[in-house]
Amino acid sequence: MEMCRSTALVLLLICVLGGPKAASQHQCDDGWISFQRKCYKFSIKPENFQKAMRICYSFGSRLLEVKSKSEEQWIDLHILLLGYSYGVWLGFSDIQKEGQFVALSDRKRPHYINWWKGEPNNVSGNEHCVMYVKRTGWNDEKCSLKLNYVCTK
Ligand SMILES: [Ca+2]
Ligand SMILES: [Ca+2]
Repeated sequence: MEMCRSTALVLLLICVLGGPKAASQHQCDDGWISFQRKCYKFSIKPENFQKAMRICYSFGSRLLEVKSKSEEQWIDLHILLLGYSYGVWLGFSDIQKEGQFVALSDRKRPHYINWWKGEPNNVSGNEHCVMYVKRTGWNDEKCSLKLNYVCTK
């Protein structure tokens, strides 16, 4: 009898301790992929910067703002797997002040940057949106260009 009671207690503890722990593990909605405590959704179609930004907002998310080399390498792998032709939009822009790139989320300069050689070069005075070029690094581009993009939340 005593044996049964203590076994039941152990089972109860496993349920109580195991339950919340399992529930608190990071999970993403269907169609989103988990990496380092964030969820990512990769676009099917390329869009211009503004539309990509709006689509991400409509999902309750935002355009990817890469924050580390490891995150960028993980993104790069997906770009290759998905066969994106050029790269993806990043949520940084210098539209408000030429040459001062800030994040869309907090309007602060990003801590992590990875400009490709010779970038940003503001070609024709008309490159105010940032993209990650696959296998290389960041480039300022025309915001009207249609590119693949990644939403995060
Ligand atoms: Ca610019
Ligand atoms: Ca450029």
